[in-house]
Amino acid sequence: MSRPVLHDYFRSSAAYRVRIALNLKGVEHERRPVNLLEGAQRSPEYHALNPQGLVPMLEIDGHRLTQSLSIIVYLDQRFPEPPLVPRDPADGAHVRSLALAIACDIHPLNNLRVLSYLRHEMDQSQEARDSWYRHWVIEGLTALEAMASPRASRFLFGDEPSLADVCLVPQMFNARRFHVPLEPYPTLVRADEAAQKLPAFAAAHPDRIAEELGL
Ligand SMILES: N[C@@H](CCC(=O)N[C@@H](CS)C(=O)NCC(=O)O)C(=O)O
Repeated sequence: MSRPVLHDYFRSSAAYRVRIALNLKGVEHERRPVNLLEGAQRSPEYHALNPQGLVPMLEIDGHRLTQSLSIIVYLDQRFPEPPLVPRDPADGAHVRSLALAIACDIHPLNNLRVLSYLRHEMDQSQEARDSWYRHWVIEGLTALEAMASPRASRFLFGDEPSLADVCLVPQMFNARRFHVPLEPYPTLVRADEAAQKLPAFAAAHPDRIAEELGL
């Protein structure tokens, strides 16, 4: 297999998920930064690679894969150990529902392009945008805590990290960046702490990537 290439931005939480998954699977890869703040994702060159103009994008096995969850499921099927989605259908559905609650119901509302639209097209103040951000994170994390707590153990589900933790850690990083109080979510805080102690998660952290890039 030639070395996979991850089109990445250090602070992108969707790309952060894929960095974690690649590390958990032990897949050596190259990272190619796409500077979202400079608008590199909107360049014709990048659109030719990913018509959505979003990171992450993974070049692997001759494919160009987009959408972080789709990429992670590919990695999970291609490199089955350690499994990121439980093989049991009901457990697997539970883990996917936790992951999707983050990836589909929290993250897209607070994405760079959404915040930028609120700012430039809707003329919303910093205060209004921060309030928007926190509202959706708090609503989402409150539901996630209730969904996860009955079946959580060391991680969001069980004693090994799963797709749910892979999505949780970047979301918690974002919540902290925007000063969302996390005390109401003890299960999420516990799983996040446990995951961050693992080298695969630590190596994917935005601060670590920024350091590597000399930012
Ligand atoms: N559903 C997509 C979301 C990807 C996404 O929203 N990426 C963000 C960074 S986290 C991005 O590229 N934003 C560029 C922009 O907003 O212009 C996925 O999971 O891959």
